[in-house]
Amino acid sequence: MVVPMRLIISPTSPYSRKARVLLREKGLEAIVTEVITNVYESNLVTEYNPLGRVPVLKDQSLNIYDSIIICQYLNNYQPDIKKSIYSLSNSTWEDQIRVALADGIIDSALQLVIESRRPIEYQSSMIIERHTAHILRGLQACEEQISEYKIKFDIPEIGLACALSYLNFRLPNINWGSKYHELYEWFEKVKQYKSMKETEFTIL
Ligand SMILES: N[C@@H](CCC(=O)N[C@@H](CS)C(=O)NCC(=O)O)C(=O)O
Repeated sequence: MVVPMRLIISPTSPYSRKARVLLREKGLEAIVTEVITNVYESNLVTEYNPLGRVPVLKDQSLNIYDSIIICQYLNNYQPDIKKSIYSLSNSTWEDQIRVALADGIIDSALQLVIESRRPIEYQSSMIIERHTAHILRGLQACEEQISEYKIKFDIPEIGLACALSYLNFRLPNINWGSKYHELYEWFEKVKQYKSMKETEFTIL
């Protein structure tokens, strides 16, 4: 029997978006209901994730976090959770490194967003410079292996697509598209996918 799952998300969270895009790519929309929450105003997330972060996937007795684990779980979804296998070994090391690369870009982007929300006199130029440099080096690494991203649209590629769209959404001044032309061309294509269009970042 198929038991519905709940995916607790924020519509502006790039980590949530990874899971949202993946579940659409896997055709799991009928089984997974998205529940929008505000992590700063609601206790819903802490009920399921002690770390208080979205996304969280609730499937029967399992509360699953973080986004990398949720994506792996959805990728290998079986209606009977006892048959659901732990599956990191199904992907290549290169793929797993690309997953970490995209997440690292998102991590640094989020740090810049958080820093930008502090009063200007408290903002640290050291933090801003370091994370900007991390993002640019990360994007350069993606650009150099762009041929790998063109093969499929799975967890590593979804991670990159969410990272790039988050940069456009929150940090347009980075203007990455003018520096990384291959990435820009790739993103122009994948951003048209239904799964990406349906999950555009939205400020409620
Ligand atoms: N590594 C985690 C990061 C999740 C994360 O940081 N989510 C942010 C939203 S983008 C969050 O919930 N922040 C709330 C907080 O840190 O209090 C993942 O991949 O799921």
